[in-house]
Amino acid sequence: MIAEIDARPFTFRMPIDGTALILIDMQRDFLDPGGFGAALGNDVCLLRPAVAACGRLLATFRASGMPVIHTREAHRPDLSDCPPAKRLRGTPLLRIGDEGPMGRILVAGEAGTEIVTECAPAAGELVIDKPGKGAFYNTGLNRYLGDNGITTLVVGGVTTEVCVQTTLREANDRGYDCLLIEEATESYVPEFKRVTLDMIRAQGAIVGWTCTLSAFESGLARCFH
Ligand code: C5J
Repeated sequence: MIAEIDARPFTFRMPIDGTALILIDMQRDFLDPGGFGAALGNDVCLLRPAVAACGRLLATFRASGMPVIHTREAHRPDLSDCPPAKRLRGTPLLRIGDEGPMGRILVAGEAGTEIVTECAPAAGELVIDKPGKGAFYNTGLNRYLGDNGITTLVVGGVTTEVCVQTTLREANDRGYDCLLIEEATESYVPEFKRVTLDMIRAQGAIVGWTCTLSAFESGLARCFH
């Protein structure tokens, strides 16, 4: 079965059996005060609208029995997977590995790397800790997708122009078709979100497609009824 989604720049044909939802880094370090996003000087409230939209996407995928993948940007406690160039860049209030109000910044197992309650993984859903911005770098994601016959990714998460865009580009280069749900992603800089969506779907979907949440839900419903 193929769902036809009213997307930009043109209809996205989504094979029901070969599609997974991937939610990027919906973790407290980016969405709550006191985490990595705030330490970089950002207003974390700007990302909040993505939480409800990602929650709706999760409910839709779970109801359809389609696979769901969650990622977290999280380093090993000894930071052996965090290059100094990443840790030492800029002048944040707290660096990766420093102790903050939600535990050590971007370190696996700390409160800051927990996915927010509204998007919490359900039993059986894959959760990937990734050391980079992209979800394919130094993770088992590509193998998991290949082993499970997944050719198509529906994408949400934060932030649009960093980890979401990097993951879309990595996926595109590996031959996956990607559809980014517009309300399910946000940036600390709204202008960056707008231009990232434009870049993704420019030149005949050079990186992928985007669509609204309601267009996605209607396209899927048409396919099932
Ligand atoms: C950032 C992310 N912005 N998840 N990470 O450092 O987008």
